[in-house]
Amino acid sequence: MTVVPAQTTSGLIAAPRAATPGTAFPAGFAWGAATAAYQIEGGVAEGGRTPSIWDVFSHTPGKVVNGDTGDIAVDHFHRFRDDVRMMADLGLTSYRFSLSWPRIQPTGRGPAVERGLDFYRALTDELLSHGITPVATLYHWDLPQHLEDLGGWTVRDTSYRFADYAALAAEALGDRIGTWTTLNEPWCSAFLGYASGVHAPGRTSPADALKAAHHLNLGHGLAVGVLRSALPASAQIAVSLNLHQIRPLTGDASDAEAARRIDAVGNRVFTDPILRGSYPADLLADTAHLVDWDALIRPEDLAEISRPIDLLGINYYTPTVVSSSENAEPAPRSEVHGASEHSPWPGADDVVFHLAPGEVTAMGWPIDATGLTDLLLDVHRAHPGLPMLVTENGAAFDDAVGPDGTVDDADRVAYLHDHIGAVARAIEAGADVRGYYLWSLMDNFEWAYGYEKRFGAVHVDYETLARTPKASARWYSEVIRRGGLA
Ligand code: IFM
Repeated sequence: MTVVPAQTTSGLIAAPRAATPGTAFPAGFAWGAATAAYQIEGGVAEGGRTPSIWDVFSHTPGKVVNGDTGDIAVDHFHRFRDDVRMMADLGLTSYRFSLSWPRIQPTGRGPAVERGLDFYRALTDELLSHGITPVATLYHWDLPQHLEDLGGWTVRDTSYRFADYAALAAEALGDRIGTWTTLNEPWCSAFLGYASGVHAPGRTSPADALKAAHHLNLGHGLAVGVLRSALPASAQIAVSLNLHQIRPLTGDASDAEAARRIDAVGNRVFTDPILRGSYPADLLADTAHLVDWDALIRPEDLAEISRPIDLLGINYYTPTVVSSSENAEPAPRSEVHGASEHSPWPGADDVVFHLAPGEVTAMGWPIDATGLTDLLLDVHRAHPGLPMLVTENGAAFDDAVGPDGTVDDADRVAYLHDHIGAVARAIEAGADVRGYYLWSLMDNFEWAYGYEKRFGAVHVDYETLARTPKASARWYSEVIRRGGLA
């Protein structure tokens, strides 16, 4: 059997081919790492960029640990050539990054700013010249503040503004980027941003969160439509969802009911309209007292939202264990969804969250790789034939720089080993998984946790901004070189 090098070609994620010998992973499997614009770029006032909701939120006292902001982040805006060289040295075959909406279209309407587009042209040219397939996410949470001032995702117009921005990006970059994802983790945008308020814009209204969820869905669908028109027919279009792998605490019917409600407002609020063309009846019933869905959803919306996609991006970190309010002691809320008195679960805010047993990461998130296999197989069974990418997976640990300057992050190596193994098991059981993107390429601004939590395979010294690959980066390079686990 001929083994095709583990390298994507033509800027696209490859369809499955024969497995690389000794591994479950198909040749052409995308081995990547992921980042997001606000978390790494810095350069927030350069080239005409204006503030996003995260600039405003992070500059609001008390919102982010230590008052950290993304003003400089890890200065990728100026260091991207070195960063791409580092990716090439690591052997990455693909890189997932996000485009900054306020860098491309500062007020969220009107023409694109060429200086913003030039940055992404240069970045993607650099990637392509090193044989690294770019995967661009249009929206990783940095809504132009100007649009938030007009109502943000709670108003329908923002969906149309998003589609216009998608068209500008696709027209300018479609010759270089073959694989696009519309939204990253719309659950976080809607429910952490508008219900619990631990993310920008920091609002705490359950009704606003549900409206935001619908307008994010609509924005996704409208963007798929314009991307299809603007991009070559070969383009691959996806959305990245942080689907919750939900486990009831006990076999009680009341815990099964808790799991159903969290599945409705945590998963099916996105997967059903996007992949089935309807909202789940149980979600609409659970939240009918909060929002007038009939007024919110216009007759044409579901056809837009359910435009076919080519790949589903799945982000997984930890399982979600739930019970009814009658069962057992809850985990402290801060360890599950950040410190807020406001629930991010409209219509299910009496459900109790628990920590799965075992070791936890520096985020306090239990480590359980079986959740990733289960999640991929659940999606495979629910939506047969839908190709998937693991668009994020990784862990924060309190990495220490040794006296010799190296970072021996054995706990991250173990985490990645188990989770890449979990992907292999899903593939062996029939799931069509075409790529794995480690979160994150390098340490960066971890939203409300600022720079305190390190997810990177590459260490960043925040004084000097020097990058040093950790042991996990070197280990991942070997995985890529072999095309799978040993
Ligand atoms: O850093 C985030 C990323 O931006 C979205 N997914 C989860 C990561 C870790 O919290």
